[in-house]
Amino acid sequence: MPSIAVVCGSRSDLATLKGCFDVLDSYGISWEASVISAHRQADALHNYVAEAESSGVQLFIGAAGLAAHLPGVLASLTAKPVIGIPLDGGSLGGADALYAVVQMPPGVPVATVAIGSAGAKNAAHLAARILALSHGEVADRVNAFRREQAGNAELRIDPRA
Ligand code: RP5
Repeated sequence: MPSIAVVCGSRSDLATLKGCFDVLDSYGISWEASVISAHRQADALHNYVAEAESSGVQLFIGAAGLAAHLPGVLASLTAKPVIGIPLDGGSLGGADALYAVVQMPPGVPVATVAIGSAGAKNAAHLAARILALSHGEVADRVNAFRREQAGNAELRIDPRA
């Protein structure tokens, strides 16, 4: 089963990431989460990425608020896919983090999702779709989720009924 490393910049980010963890669990994807600040613990982040890669992690999810450099630094340290979640704890409502995460220079890609809890869930859904390309059991669960979601959203109103 593929493995994902979720890294956030502060313990204060963890509550927003619950939706990410829940979605990964729903797909049966194994994950580990770490709090390592790109600004406060640069050396530790460097070491962690090397360790995670040698332990078989296939994709990184990075989440941070304010001047959110963590996802970009992850992308600078690994050739694995990196998904970035801009968090909305700052006084600019997450626009600060969004600009920091999405505006990566060419050649250092971060797949940026929406700000905050919606982005946290979509980071997990996107990770599942990437892993589904090479893991049939994840592909089956992604397709099952899409069918379930479509069924839940359907609403037909018949005024004659
Ligand atoms: C960022 O600064 C973290 O990702 C967090 O969103 C924000 C505030 O961090 P704390 O001051 O709560 O540790 O690096």
